[in-house]
Amino acid sequence: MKELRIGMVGYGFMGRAHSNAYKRLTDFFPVRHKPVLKAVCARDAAKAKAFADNWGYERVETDWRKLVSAGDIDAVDICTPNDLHQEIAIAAAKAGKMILCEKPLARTAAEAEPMVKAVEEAKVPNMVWYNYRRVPAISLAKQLIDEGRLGRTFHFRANFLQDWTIAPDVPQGGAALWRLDAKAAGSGVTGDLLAHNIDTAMWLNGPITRVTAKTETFVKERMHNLTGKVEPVGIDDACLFICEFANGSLGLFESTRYARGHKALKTFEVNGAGGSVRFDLEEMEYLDYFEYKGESHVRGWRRIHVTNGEHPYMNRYWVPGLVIGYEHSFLNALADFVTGLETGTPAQPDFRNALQTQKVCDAVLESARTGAWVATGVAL
Ligand code: SOE
Repeated sequence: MKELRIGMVGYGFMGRAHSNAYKRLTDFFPVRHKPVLKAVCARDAAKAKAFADNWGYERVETDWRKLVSAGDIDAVDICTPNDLHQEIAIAAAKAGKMILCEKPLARTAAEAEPMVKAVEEAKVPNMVWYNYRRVPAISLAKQLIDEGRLGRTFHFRANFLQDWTIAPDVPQGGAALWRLDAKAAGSGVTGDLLAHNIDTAMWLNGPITRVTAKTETFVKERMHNLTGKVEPVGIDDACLFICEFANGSLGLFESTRYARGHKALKTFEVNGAGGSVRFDLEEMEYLDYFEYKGESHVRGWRRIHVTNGEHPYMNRYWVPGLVIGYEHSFLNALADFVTGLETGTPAQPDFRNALQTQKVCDAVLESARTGAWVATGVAL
């Protein structure tokens, strides 16, 4: 067994999701690399120490530059706010480290481009944690589409709805609320939530070529945690867009943090000539499948309980009928990354692939600004 020595930058919610994956990888997957939690890095030494003690990291760094150049680190995991992704990733690539970066890759495509160049020039393995691809039911949807069961597709519709920023007195900025600060996040729901849906959509249904969008910022000013002043809000609170795919199908996407009652309603449906699939994260162990075989008295949707050994990833876990959860999507992603190292076929999405999602996000935001249809320039 070879060691895969991990240095993680950041320690928030994603730091926990990734750390859990590193710890459990070799318990569940027959890979030849064992992650070793070497160091976690954060500016706040006390908080980083508490995180390190809890998850079992050997040491703490407070300067990411030191972590990225350390001789005992093989892979750098970037779990920081989005505005730090680029600098850390480029330095890590130059230091010859593998890189696993949280989504979205960067705040904009322009910011992401040099990151792609850096990892490709340094030839370092890289991946972006678009974890939902690795939910077994979504991977099964991919399998059904690749098997040609849906035939020609006509529609892709998806949403991602939350409700945690409705109160106007929620501040913006700082460690817990950087997602509300445009300088740190780049955008609001477009980069944070729709990026997931766009990644899944293009994985399942091919490139998105043109978009037209509408965004809204419902609360225009919020107290900024770093300055202590009330400042304009620069993020999109809600985003709706329609689009065209290269295969001729049409897309409809909605995301908001103002859908009272919804914490993470993440759904999608694909309709084709030969059938349809639909998924709902709140019932993530199911994939609904409609197989068209002509109209008859037994027509109907089938609910597949994605827990059999022949379903994606499920032979690594329990016995048929028993479910896995959100955290396993990260474990599955990590297993794909490490398998990629061992087989020489890199796991997706890598930085280049994730750049395409970034281009769609940029086009969506530009369209919302100008009111025009915008070409994405996606090349998959
Ligand atoms: C935001 O609330 C968030 O945590 C996103 O940042 C994650 O990417 C998403 O998976 C869940 O929601």
